[in-house]
Amino acid sequence: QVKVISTGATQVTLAMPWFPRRKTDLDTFADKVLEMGEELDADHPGALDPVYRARRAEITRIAKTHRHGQPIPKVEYTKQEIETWGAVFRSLKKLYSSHACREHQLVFPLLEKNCGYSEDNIPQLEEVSNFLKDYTGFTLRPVMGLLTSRDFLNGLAFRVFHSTQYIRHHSKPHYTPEPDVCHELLGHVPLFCDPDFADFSQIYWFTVEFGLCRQGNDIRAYGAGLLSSFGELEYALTDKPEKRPFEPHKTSEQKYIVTQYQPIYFVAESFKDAQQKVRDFSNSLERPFSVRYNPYTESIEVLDTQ
Ligand code: TIH
Ligand code: FE2
Repeated sequence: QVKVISTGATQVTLAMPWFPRRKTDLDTFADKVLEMGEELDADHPGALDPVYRARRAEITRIAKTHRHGQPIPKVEYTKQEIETWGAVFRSLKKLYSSHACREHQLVFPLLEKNCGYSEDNIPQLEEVSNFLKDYTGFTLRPVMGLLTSRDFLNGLAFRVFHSTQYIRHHSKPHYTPEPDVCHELLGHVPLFCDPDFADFSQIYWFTVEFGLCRQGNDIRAYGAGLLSSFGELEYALTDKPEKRPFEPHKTSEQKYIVTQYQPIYFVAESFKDAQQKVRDFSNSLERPFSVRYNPYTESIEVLDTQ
């Protein structure tokens, strides 16, 4: 038996780090973003291109001023941006049938049919967000760049996925060291359509971003960082990287690098199995209280579990 000791509408008196309690609290993340160069290597292909940086700043202004409840403004993408998207889209589409997990393959045609996914069009976040909302209750929110892990995961508690709107530098379509619109739309969105997957977003890096899973006799990719990078997607299924079984207590301690192909991947037996392992792991963590999402009020309740 648990007792609700505080709801989103009331003040918390327990000593605990701040976390968002209501969906509107996510508005405070709007300009709290890690700068390019801060956590990313200076070898980012766009770092030295002033035209790219200016365009990026123009697009991220949308995220900076966006507030909960408003529609996400459309971006008029340039010819060059659409060409970059086209190159990524074409190359990845060829790889998906042999490299992507079945859940990704299943939903992809629906996105082509309903959300404007095609070689010559960059889908708009607003349209995709509305589609996801109907599908699994996820919504997208524009973001200026990398959030801290804490802020990003806090968004997921509300089934809000923070998405960038700008695109990778045109000189390196096969891989980018930071999230971009290709990564969000081709890597993340299809998996957020899968109800099991949508419920499962905890040990983030080695699952949602770079996870592999067994399917029949094959190993396939379900991590969005792979599903959006045709360079790394090919590499991940070769013998070059190490592959270890997905075990949360080990996976959660594994250090990783954000700006290069991963040297190690963790292979899940299935989404269900991975989800159960994450649940058990999360229940084993000690904490002074637990929390529950109340979908009716879209707020986080703190539960007394003593
Ligand atoms: N490397 C990915 C790509 O090229 O699409 C983008 C990123 C995923 C995770 C971190 S950066
Ligand atoms: Fe991502």
